[in-house]
Amino acid sequence: MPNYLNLIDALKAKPELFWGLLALIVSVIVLLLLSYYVLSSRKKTEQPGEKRDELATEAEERASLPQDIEEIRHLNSQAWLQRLRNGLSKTRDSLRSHFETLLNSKANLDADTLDSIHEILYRSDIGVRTTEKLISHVNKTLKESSVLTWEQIRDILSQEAEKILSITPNTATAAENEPLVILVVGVNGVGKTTTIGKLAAHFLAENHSVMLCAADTYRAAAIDQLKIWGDRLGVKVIAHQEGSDPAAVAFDAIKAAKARGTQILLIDTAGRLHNKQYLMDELGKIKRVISREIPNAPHETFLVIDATTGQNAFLQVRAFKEVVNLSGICVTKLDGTAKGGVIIGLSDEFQVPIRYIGVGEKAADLRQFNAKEFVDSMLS
Ligand SMILES: Nc1nc2c(ncn2[C@@H]2O[C@H](COP(=O)(O)OP(=O)(O)OP(=O)(O)O)[C@@H](O)[C@H]2O)c(=O)[nH]1
Ligand SMILES: [Mg+2]
Repeated sequence: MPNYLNLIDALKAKPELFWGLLALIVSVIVLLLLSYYVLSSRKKTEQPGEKRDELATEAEERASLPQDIEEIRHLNSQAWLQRLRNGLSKTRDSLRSHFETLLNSKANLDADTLDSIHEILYRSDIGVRTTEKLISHVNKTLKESSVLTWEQIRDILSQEAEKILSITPNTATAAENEPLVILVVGVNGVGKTTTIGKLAAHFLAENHSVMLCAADTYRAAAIDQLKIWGDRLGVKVIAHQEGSDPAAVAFDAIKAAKARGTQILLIDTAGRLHNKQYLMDELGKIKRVISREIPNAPHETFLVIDATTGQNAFLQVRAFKEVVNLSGICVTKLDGTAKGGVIIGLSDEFQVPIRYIGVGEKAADLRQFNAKEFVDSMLS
């Protein structure tokens, strides 16, 4: 007690001591309050033990990232038709100029004219069987006409081509909580990896979650190429080392897609020569491993065909069809050829629907196939 009295006496004697003490107490309180505030606000953003959902992170990245997705979302049907017309200009101009040259010298439908029409169609890679079919329609419909015009021929070709191309896809659906698995196959350099990147962008633009699987393990560059698409689109890529078993990567990717609840898994495969049996056997193995994990997977198997390939495309479809159950064909590089008619021949001969077409290198240059749009853009 006397100590307190001494202190009060001292403070009375020296008021500056009183103010100094008060300032010290207030500073300590302010410091304590500040530390409490900083600590509690840190806790709010970073709950210990609570990991941020990785899919949510991907969605955030997507929201800020890809120009590809923005472009697809903003591409209205008019703008796409323009892209398609530009892409098919070589095929369209070539057909038209050949027919116009022919009709300048021959204005009636005799055997010679029919032979010439046959040659024009055959040279545009439509295929022997389909060319015969189209010629027979031209002959039947125009036999009686005294004057033959490009418009008449074009209308018949359009009608018949649209019928041939209108194959309804047999689309499989994935069970709930399982990914829809799309296996992408084809020979070297046709555009498999690029098509996968473009497809991923389209699915993301439709708000699906996507994962990519690098089951082309032959070259490190192939794995990197898919990873670049993954980074560009903000999607997860499952990959192993160069030279590893592609079926094992596919197996891991399916596990990962199931665990994350991913909706669509796109599997890239190595380009394989359709006439090399061991490569085709390897594809069979990848397919078996996938089916073991998800009974009706792969739900889709797309064969990618390079439109500039020509008649070899027919051999490719035949060979791949023997090993895997093709649910569709994706035709790339239509912008680089005057022979886009190959699509008509492939559909007619194999009855496999064309599912997507590519008319350029950008994601927005790929589109779901529509027979009428295609035929109109190719012929008129
Ligand atoms: N012009 C054009 N180029 C395309 C199209 N699709 C793909 N390409 C290009 O074709 C080239 C080969 O494409 P990739 O995707 O690497 O082909 P791939 O089938 O995966 O090749 P491998 O894995 O080596 O068998 C790339 O330069 C692509 O940009 C298209 O529709 N139009
Ligand atoms: Mg590739």
